[in-house]
Amino acid sequence: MTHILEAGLDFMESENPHSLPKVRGYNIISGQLELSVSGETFDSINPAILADVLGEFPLSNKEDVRKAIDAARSALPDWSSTPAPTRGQIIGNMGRLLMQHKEELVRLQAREIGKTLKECGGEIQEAIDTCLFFQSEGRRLYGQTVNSELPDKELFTYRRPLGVCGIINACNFPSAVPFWKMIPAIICGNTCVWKSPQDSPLLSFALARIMHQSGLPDGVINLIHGKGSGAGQYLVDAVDEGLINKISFTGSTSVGKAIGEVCGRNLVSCSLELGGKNPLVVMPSANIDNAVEGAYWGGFGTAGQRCTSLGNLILHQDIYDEFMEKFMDKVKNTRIGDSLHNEDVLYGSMLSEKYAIDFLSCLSKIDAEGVTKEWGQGRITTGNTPKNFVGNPEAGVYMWPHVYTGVTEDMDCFHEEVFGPAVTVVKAVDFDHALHLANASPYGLSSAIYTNDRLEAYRFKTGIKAGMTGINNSTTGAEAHLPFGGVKGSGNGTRESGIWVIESYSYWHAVNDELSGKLQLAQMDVDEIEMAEAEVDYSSLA
Ligand code: UN1
Repeated sequence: MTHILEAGLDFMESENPHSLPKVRGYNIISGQLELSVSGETFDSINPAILADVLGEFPLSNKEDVRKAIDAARSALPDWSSTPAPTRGQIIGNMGRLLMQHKEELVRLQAREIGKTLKECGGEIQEAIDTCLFFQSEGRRLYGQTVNSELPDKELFTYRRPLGVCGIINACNFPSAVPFWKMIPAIICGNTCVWKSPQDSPLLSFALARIMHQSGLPDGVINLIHGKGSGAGQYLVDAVDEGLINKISFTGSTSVGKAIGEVCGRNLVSCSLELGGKNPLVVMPSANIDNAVEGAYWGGFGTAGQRCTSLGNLILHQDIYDEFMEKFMDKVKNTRIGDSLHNEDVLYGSMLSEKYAIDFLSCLSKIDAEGVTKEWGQGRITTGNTPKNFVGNPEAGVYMWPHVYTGVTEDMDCFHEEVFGPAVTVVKAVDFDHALHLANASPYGLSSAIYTNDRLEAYRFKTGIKAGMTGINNSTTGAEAHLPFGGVKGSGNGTRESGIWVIESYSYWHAVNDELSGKLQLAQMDVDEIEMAEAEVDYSSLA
């Protein structure tokens, strides 16, 4: 066995026509590089150039997952008793290493999931921000001293770690989101088994290496590769076996509900960050150009593959025509292509072929609902190319931007999340109708309103059922120190980021220290205070 820090990159023989070599990737269990006990593997493929295979990774089975859990359990006593400021120092080192290697990581991420370099840069920065925030949190993690109702007795609260955390994230935010989860987990003294997304294993491998390089002891974070219904499922099954104390999941609402059921029946805490059909309302008082920019970015940035992407665009009838004209002009001129080889593209390929297939199947359902398709022709291919597409469309999986109008509340496409570049447009007759529509989907993750009427903005912010709201801003763009998460079908109320996430990775331990040397009974031995008779007639004062 080889320790991660003793190993260089292990390149394989390959017929990759792309200039970069193929990497042999490993699970990292207790700091050691491990293949799957079954010997089975899967490939990581660049979705912008399907012939470019980045590497081969272990297809982990139940035994592999079990080994990773055992490693996390063994590392727990030492890590949870390591002083929190020391844990913070290691996390700070991670942030500094990420800064040092930012450029290479940005390019690797762009190559593995097809997001633009600009967006990948923003995302690695979000991981850095998370590390720097939590480095200093290691010097806080405050508990309280609380007054006792009895003399010579002190009360305290302490934050305690939960134990072993199972971390499952999606590949659309493959660096920021696992950091959102694992950094607070480890600052609180927990250890982790990280199931990497199947479409970004090389990036996960590089990030886990950086974590170890930063001084993280072996076994605190264990990385396993595999496919969702395999390794991820085994990790969740381990909750039923009593081996996991926390699951943190970002992904679809249906999978989130299934995980919530397993955790619920075992009384195990879970953080669930799920889907969204995020509404963006535009009112007549809004700066229309600004609203067009925000809606366009929210709908089509990241090729619409953020959980915070714009879903329902809700336009007040008085500005509908003006808005749509400007919006469609931008949509029709969208520059799309592989950002590693072309400058200034708004979005690149889909995250992987699987995401492309799912998106196309959503589009055919929308088409069947009788809405008006204003723009979009499915997959971009030779001969079916929007005017500002750059590069070879057949090399990867690229999609047209899609806009549908004539959408109403009774349609499925109003309610269902479409993970890809598609916006459904709904017309509102007035503010109350717009707010009603914004609340009418089963989700409640992000939301936005463009208005220059302060009362409308106030009423939207108090009336919307969502975890996040932008006022004169897009639906996306959470910052690393504000709580992130949703209500309704978008999650179970837990939050990521900022100080709030600490609640999800620790429990409160209340300690009382009886110094009197005798048994004093709470409530029962408390001195009773008698109130004096009132001698003044207050009614005579006024
Ligand atoms: C996600 O899509 O799972 O606010 C996370 C945003 C990003 C995070 C999105 N910072 O859009």
